[in-house]
Amino acid sequence: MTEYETILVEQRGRVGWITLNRPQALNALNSQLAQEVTAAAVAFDTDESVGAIVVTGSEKAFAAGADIKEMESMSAAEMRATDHFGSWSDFAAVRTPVIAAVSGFALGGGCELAMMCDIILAADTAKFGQPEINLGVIPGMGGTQRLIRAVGYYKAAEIILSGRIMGAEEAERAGLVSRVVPASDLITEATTLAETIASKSLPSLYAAKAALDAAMETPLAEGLAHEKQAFAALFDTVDQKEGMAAFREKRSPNFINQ
Ligand code: CO8
Repeated sequence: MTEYETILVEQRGRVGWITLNRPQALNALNSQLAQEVTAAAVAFDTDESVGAIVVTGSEKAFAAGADIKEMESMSAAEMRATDHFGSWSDFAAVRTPVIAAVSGFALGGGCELAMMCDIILAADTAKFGQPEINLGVIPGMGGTQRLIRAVGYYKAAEIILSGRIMGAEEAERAGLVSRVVPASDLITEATTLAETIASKSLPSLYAAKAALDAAMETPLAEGLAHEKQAFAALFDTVDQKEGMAAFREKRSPNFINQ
């Protein structure tokens, strides 16, 4: 496997794990880490032996934001020219379902990274926020767009305009987090969820994720048309025949990911 310096990468069964590992900076996302996370996610995405990816951090921090020290001296022209953090769009585009397992701080770019994932599982210690306004900037990795879609305009506006940080329970009530679990159970719960997802047929997982993405990006009629096509296309897969035969025969399906 490729050598990485800012992350730990491991495959356990059909689940690919990416652990952010810059403890000295609370996993702040610098450009090296952005490239490494994206490269690792894309490598898992092109490997048929991986059916789900988990991104996690440490107990204290999922990620405390983009690396402020790396950005501080940049000019607007430099920021535009280097497309600083541009590689995150490749991360957001992976076809494989991605779970963010969040403990501690998920602030700024950290919250935005979690929102690029499909499911956010939170430890009861998790803290979510977009504090960029305190630094004289605004969210730059999708926060203004994805937080609104997750929690609605008014809640997102309060969080982004004031920089207030939400606890895990509030984030769950708001719809940002799918489930809050005790911090000591976070990795076990993420493992169980990821293994459950990874046991399904890959073509249907890819189709489901693409349809969910379409719902975020298109008007209802277009999204429904996308779903109808994708649903029909799955009837040409071996796994659809197997899944339905297994139901009829009252047994578990043996998917071959075709
Ligand atoms: N960047 C760089 N270093 C950081 C960051 C960060 N975001 N967060 C923490 N660190 C470093 C600290 O500087 C410190 O290092 P050192 O020991 O060398 O001084 C170390 O991590 C530990 O941090 P603290 O001592 O501050 O730990 P505390 O427990 O006291 O506080 C906090 C934890 C509250 C999380 C605090 O560290 C903090 O407020 N961090 C910054 C949070 C923040 O503002 N995040 C938003 C950053 S901006 C952003 O994410 C924009 C995203 C879009 C970019 C897109 C570009 C195109």
